[in-house]
Amino acid sequence: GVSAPTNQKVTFKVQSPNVEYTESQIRSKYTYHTTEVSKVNGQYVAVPKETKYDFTVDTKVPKLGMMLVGWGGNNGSTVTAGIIANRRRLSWQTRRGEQKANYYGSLIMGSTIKLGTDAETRKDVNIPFHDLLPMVHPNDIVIGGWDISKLNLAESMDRAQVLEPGLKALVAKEMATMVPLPSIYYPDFIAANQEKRADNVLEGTKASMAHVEKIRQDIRDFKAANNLDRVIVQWTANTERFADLIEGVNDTADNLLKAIENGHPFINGSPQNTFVPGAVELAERHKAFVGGDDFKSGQTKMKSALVDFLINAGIKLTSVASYNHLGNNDGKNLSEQRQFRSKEISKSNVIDDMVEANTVLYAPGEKPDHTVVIKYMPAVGDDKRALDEYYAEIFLGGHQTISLFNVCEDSLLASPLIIDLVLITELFTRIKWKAASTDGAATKGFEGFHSVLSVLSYMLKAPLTPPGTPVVNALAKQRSALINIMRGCLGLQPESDMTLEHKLF
Ligand code: NAI
Ligand code: DG6
Repeated sequence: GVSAPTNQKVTFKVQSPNVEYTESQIRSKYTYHTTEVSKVNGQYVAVPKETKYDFTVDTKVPKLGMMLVGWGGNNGSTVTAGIIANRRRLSWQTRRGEQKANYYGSLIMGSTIKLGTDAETRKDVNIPFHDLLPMVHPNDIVIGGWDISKLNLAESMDRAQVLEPGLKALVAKEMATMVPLPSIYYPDFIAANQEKRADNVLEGTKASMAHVEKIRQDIRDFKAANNLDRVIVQWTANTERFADLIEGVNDTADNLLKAIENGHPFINGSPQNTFVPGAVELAERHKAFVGGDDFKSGQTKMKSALVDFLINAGIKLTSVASYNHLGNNDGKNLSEQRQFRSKEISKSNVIDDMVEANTVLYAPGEKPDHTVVIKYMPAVGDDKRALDEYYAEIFLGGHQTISLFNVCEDSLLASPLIIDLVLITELFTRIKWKAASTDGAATKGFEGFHSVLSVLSYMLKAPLTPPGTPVVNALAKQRSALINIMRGCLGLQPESDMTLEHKLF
């Protein structure tokens, strides 16, 4: 029967024989259409396929905690102040007049999705993304975390030099009560220029099970103290150097645990390749979710939209030169080669899938030249400058050059992504699926999504996908995947943009 869930605001309801609302769940039946392609006698044969899925979404939204590694950094202090400002509906004076708290830059809180077409006017009906399925509101997130620096969050916010004085004055008292937990500090992983900051650290500079246990206990304590149903941990600490992938050390879950027990130094907690095969296996074993690496906030987000546009327009991109200079602590840390190298990698791989897909423009293995430069320039603080030149070949040997100059407060772009990552991850812990038919082989019961939660890709420069599955960097595709999976959970077809209703009458 169709009855609205009791514990969640419902702004719309799906009326369909394939969708049922119970006291605690939305249950849907969804037919997923794909096209299977084989090569027969040198020719592709495309066969339409369908798989029937059952989805359930638990509608009870949990009390959620977010623990940030690097809580006292620019992102950590900015996202904390931002959530407090929204929770308390604050407004403050700036030189441009009154500014109200908002969640601009958050996909979930700031954007809308097309639900369908109005029955009478035939116009699009758009709803806030946040209303598509029951989701935690960021104002309700309880925040905690660790930092190797012992400054409280009010002091960290001052150090970051990101927010307006009017806002800082309003949130400082509350933030002064927030003090990061001491953290693990293995100096070899971050730049030597960070050493002075490290005055809030656990004893020991080598991996140990005692460190693992302490962090686990911190999470348990935070959960209990705040009466939370669930905690999500997110790394927003300094960029670390890449971890070496070493057979017998971090290649499997058991080896990784053994390596920690033996005090092996090759374990990385970085936003780059933290998710070594052993860590992914461990997540799968515990049915925990892990996301990819490095917030995709400005230059790279633009790149993953612009390159998709150029190549899909049939324009042959031949080079991308990306320069950055910035003056915040992130920039200082990245001024060391090994930390820069991690960032260079996550910023450089973002166009590969778009290039490989276009076999008309590019021969196998052919790629545009692509360079990434980052310079530390203290004077510009958090107002990062990103300069990009896109050079492309057009009709009959002509050329097109696009030059971009992007100036922004880096942490004000990154902070909403921290919120989106948490909201989406939490939602996906409440979604279960069952394949009613996969060409004969149905799954026995309901399962969760794969531990490597690739729907987080939109927010990440280096998305992680389940082993052996393709990585998608194109921004529009990443957004569609997320929206359409959520629509599937409501028994709704993907928004195809065909709009035949406006074309065939
Ligand atoms: P930040 O340098 O201001 O903050 C990092 C914080 O992590 C510092 O407070 C530092 O003391 C702490 N830290 C370092 N090692 C730690 C450890 N082992 N345990 C706990 N805390 C530790 O940097 P910011 O700007 O907040 O950026 C954070 C991360 O996000 C960096 O890796 C950066 O590259 C990445 N990022 C930042 C963006 C931005 O716009 N700010 C955008 C995209 C990515
Ligand atoms: C310089 O590029 C510093 C980096 O930390 C970036 O600011 C950050 O990763 C954001 O990068 P992007 O490419 O998403 O703007």
